[in-house]
Amino acid sequence: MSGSGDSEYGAGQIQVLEGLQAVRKRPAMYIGSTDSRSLHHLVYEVVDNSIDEALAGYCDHIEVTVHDDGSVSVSDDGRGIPVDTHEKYERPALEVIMTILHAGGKFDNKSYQVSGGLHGVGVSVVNALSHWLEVEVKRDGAVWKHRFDHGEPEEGAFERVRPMEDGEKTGTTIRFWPDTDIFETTDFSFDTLGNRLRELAFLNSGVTITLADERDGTEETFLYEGGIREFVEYLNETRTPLHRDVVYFADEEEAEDGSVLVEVAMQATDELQGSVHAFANNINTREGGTHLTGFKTALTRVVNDYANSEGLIGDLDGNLKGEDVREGLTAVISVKHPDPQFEGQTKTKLGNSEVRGIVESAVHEHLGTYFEEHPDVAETIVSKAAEAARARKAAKQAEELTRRKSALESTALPGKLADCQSRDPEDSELFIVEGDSAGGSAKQGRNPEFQAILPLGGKILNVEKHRLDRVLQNEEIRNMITAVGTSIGDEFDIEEARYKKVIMMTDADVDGAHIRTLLLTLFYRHMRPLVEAGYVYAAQPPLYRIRYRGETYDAMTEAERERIVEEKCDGKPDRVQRFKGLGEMNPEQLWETTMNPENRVLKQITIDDAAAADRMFNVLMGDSVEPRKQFIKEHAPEADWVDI
Ligand code: 0RA
Repeated sequence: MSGSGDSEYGAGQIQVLEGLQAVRKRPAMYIGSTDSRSLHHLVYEVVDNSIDEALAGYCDHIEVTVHDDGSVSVSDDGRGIPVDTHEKYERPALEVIMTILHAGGKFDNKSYQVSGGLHGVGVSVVNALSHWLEVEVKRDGAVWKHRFDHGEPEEGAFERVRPMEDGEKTGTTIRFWPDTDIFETTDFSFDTLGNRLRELAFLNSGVTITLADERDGTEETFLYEGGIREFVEYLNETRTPLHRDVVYFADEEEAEDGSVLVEVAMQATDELQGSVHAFANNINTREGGTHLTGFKTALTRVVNDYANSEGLIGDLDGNLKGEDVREGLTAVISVKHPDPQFEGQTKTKLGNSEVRGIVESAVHEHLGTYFEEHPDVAETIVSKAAEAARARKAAKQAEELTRRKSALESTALPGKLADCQSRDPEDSELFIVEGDSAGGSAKQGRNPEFQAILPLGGKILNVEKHRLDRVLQNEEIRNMITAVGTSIGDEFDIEEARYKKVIMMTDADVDGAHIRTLLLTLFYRHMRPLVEAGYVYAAQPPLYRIRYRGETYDAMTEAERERIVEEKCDGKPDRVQRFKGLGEMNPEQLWETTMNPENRVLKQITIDDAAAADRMFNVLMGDSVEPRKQFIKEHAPEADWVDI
């Protein structure tokens, strides 16, 4: 290789070092942060390159392995990263791709690149953020190797190992050990990786993706010949579909930069909540965008056209709204675009304006035809939407009733609320407390200057299906809405929030889990901006109090108790007290462990993963009793599950 023995740095080499140093100095600029999420994004970044090979038609197997030593390897049977000498840099192309920011794409005019808002930064960033990275390439008749140290090529490490054997397949294996000095954690989660790889396998039908964990021998293979059709079936596993077959169609449309691929899969269920997931170039566009808008517009029109032409909604004077049509609908929209533009706060909103019309006309044409050919499915979808429209009208009336009532009692905060003295939402906190007795302790234990208490008596509502009108008939719920001050639904106004911390304080048992679920469901569905603003929290009361030689330790979990007993008490604590519920703590203890800002642990509730949240609510609120029982059994003991 020309130049590979150079000991002096050329201009190209200096550019490499500067680029890598910039990444190592400010990793967050390139990957968002250095937390567990970003750690996992390193893997996705590498996998995306293999998926690009698959989309280009050269690869159908991808293997991801978490190794014993904490490194991860990603192996594919694509064409292999080019190894010939790069003219400009006079280095092997492989080395250039691994060390120059954003070099990957410049080598190949790929039809679709998975260059998303979240990642798409290039494998060189993964390299820069790894203690070491090794690449093995099989192409041009030989097996090649290269190795990097903190992003920099190791001297003399690029080598041609051996010729390829007869029948041996081309491909690339990249193995890296993330830099433990950069990442807050370098512990890979099988489930986190598995969820994303499963999603990728749904979105790219026919690609086999294996995930193996050498740490405990677990292995899972994802292969979905049915693509997003199977994705919809998976999402509906805990729901009751209203028709057997998933509606599916695909279309390819020419745009300025090349061809845009559109795929839609959908199936109606008897749920109240719709579940529409939109992807662009395999990225979950949680903030929506032009593809979602195009889908919604065309769907509403096609359903209305069919309903009207068949005379199915005569009683409803007027049309079905989009929200009616989407009630209980599970849908996956996937577009692949040669030059996707990602916008929005989290860069998960598709911006390309032409996509709207492309998706709209594809859905109009294909769904229209599908309805003509499957009148039974069309009628099922229309009657579900009509039922939703009727319920929406009833709910509107109930909401108005609640509003009028609260207007009448405008000065009247709920009698059960022990409000705080502060009128500044910034430092005011509302504790929503499970049970009247714990509520009493909380009232005595609190700091009344800034802490308000609202007890929720006993069972408020069963965790099961309730439309908004039913939920609002519940007095405890109405009290809570009045206390928070923002109202709900269309009337919601974050400026009216009376507290910037709304803290759910419930027992760490199954009943507590039920109540948290109900509250979270209410927040999620009807007061979502409150969650998005970060105003909602879960208190974390300790499970155990341990005393040893005059010291007191609180443990939040079983594991923590064991650790404290071992590490702090020499294995012989003087006393271990188990708090079965909040009601067992006296006001002093409740203040000290759970309410005092100095000591307490609050968990901020985020809507991080809409799909996961949706699944959780569906399991908890759905028809299938077994998955629900199982879920509560698994998740009730730890307060962690509220982190949707
Ligand atoms: C640049 C150009 C070509 C392929 C790749 C990169 C490539 C990168 C990765 C990363 C992981 N697996 C990969 N597989 C391929 C095209 C090479 C050609 O034209 O033959």
